[in-house]
Amino acid sequence: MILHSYWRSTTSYRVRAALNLKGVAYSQVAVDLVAGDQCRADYAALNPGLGVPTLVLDDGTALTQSMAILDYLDAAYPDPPLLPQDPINRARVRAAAHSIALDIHPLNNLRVINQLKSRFNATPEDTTAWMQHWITEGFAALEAMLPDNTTFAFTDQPGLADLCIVAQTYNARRWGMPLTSFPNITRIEAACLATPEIAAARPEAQPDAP
Ligand SMILES: N[C@@H](CCC(=O)N[C@@H](CS)C(=O)NCC(=O)O)C(=O)O
Repeated sequence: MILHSYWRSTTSYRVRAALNLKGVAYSQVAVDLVAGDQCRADYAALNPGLGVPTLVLDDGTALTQSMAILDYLDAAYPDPPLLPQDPINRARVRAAAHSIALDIHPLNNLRVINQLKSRFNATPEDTTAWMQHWITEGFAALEAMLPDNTTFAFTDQPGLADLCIVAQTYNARRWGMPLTSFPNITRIEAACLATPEIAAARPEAQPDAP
């Protein structure tokens, strides 16, 4: 398998961590988002959404959308599972994961920041305030959704919500956010980073990291 990804991308981070947890072998092709590689014709043919990641299977099938890729990996490589069996618990884990993937990430994507700068003349201070605002709102909701008596988000094993959380806390720290008011989120982040398969997916550990 080939994962087209970018070292600092949180959506790529989620998928790298799942591949590592499930012990799936893959190589990486770097898509340099700052250089605009995601808009090149050859990459657009793989991923019309012009974002990372894209997972290309051994038969050439290209999968896009990180949450759909995680669903695929969980179905094709069920051990260890990313979701619990119980329908209500599954819905809770998905709700926590979606609070990041669907509520926070789309507002904070590179293309959004680029529009704020080019169309509305946003300064670096404006873009930092924008990022911090949406992460703070999203984390406040997420924090209240999380139990305080588990090692990871809902159980003592890492799952779908944890992969989204550890990637989003990386991004929050990148934007200079203090996270002390989110004890559940930071507890889960620490548990994830103490898990070797997830630590190996960290941005700094990737071959395209500067
Ligand atoms: N919903 C998509 C979003 C993919 C996406 O946009 N990823 C970001 C990196 S985290 C990206 O490639 N951004 C490029 C851009 O906005 O130009 C997914 O989860 O895969």
